[in-house]
Amino acid sequence: MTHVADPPLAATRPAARLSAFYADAVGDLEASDPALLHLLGDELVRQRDTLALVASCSPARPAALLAEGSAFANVTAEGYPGRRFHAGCVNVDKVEQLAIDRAVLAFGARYANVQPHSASTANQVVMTSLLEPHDPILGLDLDAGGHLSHGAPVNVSGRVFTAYGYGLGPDGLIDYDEVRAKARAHRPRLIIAGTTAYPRVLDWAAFREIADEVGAYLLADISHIAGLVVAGLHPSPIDHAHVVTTCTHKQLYGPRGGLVLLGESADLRLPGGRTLAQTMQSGVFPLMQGAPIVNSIAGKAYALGAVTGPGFTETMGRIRSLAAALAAELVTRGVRVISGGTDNHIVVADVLSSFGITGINAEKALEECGVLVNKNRIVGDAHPAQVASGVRFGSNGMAAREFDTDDVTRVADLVVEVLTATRATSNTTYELPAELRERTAALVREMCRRRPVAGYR
Ligand code: DSN
Repeated sequence: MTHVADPPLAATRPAARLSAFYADAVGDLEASDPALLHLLGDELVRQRDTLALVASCSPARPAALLAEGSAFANVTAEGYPGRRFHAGCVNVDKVEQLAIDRAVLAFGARYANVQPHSASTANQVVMTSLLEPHDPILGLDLDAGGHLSHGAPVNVSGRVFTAYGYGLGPDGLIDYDEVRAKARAHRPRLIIAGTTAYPRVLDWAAFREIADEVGAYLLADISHIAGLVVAGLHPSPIDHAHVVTTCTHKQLYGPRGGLVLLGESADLRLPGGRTLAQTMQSGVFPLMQGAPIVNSIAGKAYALGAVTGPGFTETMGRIRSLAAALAAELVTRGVRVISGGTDNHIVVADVLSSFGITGINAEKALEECGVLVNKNRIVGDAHPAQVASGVRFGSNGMAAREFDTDDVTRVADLVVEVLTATRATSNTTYELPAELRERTAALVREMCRRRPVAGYR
């Protein structure tokens, strides 16, 4: 029998080894689970052919997904680089350190923790590390565009802590005088600055001044605007807030996951003598999490490296200009846009007053035509969140497709045509002419295929 020796490991190029690994995996999936294989394929097609304007997502770079789907998933690695509770972490340590170094560089931070499973978990880390149960916290109301993890009653943050909320003024803007008044009234130990449906710039210095006045920590959750912050297109909170959290899958085009970042506050001594950095380090592990998702950290490392690579700043610029163009086009067509425009990737439109339909009906009618948005409450909304009077558009997906302003004009045209033709039969049901639905879906499909996201075929 002829024995063919394996090539020595070092002689096989990493790319060839990975290609063989993933090709075998696809073959295995095809043979062993065709149902799942089809779903994976169908999802690629769905994403290729629909226009995702959901502001809280973006198409991850395929290389980030590859890293996330890597053999790092097989490693249990409690602890931190150089201080693990398990063997087999030689490469894990290197990939986590790479992600940390890149996060520090990207955000101008002094400390980064790349292990949080999500930004919500990162927020729990901050609260649980710095506060005692029932301590007062103050964040933007969920209904005004805050986040579940900022003290919503249905979330652990609102159950464990005594949560108070600030809202938006009638103009749709944060009223810093109201934030100050609420802070004076409730004396929160933590103020949370961070939004999910807010189209304007956040004034970190104003938040910090209020926090200092009442003796609160300031947490900036920049999940929605992390890319703009990295690119210098939104002011950075890194040296204003005590702690900054973010996810990595919105404007960083990375895997789903979270980060905890510290700027000048990293060496701040807390009661008890530990620094804020030490407190966050033990707050992630072992206080909140066990073993990290190392494959996700590998994906984060990729995404965090890509922000200093070619094209990232241009993409962020495009995010802003496309959103501004969309807002302007909608306003020109008579749509009521909250705050009149946008400074970031978000455009919130009042579809109830503009088209006489609820947010849920607008969302569903647009989805039938291949345009994906989400219903969103607006200031003074009489409808609950599941119905809402507005929709939220986001430009992360259009920027990834390298849309230009002519494309945005077409998007505004078809959105307005569809919403004008949508006839409500109740707050949650509607009729849409079939001819319009089919024509628009075909137009959207053609537009999306003409401008695919790099790597998504
Ligand atoms: N916070 C939710 C959103 O903005 O849609 C999910 O990230």
